[in-house]
Amino acid sequence: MVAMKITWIEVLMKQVRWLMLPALVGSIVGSIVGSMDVLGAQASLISTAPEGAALYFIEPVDGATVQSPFVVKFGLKGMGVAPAGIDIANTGHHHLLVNSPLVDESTPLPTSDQVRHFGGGQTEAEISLPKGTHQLQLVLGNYLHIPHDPAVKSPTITITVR
Ligand SMILES: [Cu+2]
Repeated sequence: MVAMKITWIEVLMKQVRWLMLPALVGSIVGSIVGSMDVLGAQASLISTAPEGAALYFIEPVDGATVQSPFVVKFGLKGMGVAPAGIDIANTGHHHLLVNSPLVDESTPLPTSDQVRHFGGGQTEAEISLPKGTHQLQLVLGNYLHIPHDPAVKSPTITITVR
């Protein structure tokens, strides 16, 4: 057997390992405490909406009959539009709920055909829907797609696609 030469690097690495142990334990404890903080701070992920903020459909109007595809224009009063991911007070981006009532106002809106995000900051969109009667509602979401407090949502409208 050839005796392994312990180089100065190996000695150094051994020392480094021992030096890193408390730091490692510290970072594990830190991340556990950190994740508990996130749970505790959940409420702060919700942005507040100013009094008088209102969301509504400019187009189509309630009861309208339209041909698919059609343009939906989002109306917003008392707040501004910002793209998703950008945290600016009193802003948000639009979400169109299609035949899907807003159930949970405290968690990020899911993404599906029934919950459409306009994270680019769009203020109108062309929508295709099958023939029949549909219920539409707009909801503003903050930079994390979470409805504001209080939730800024439009009245639900009913439209007919012919
Ligand atoms: Cu969104």
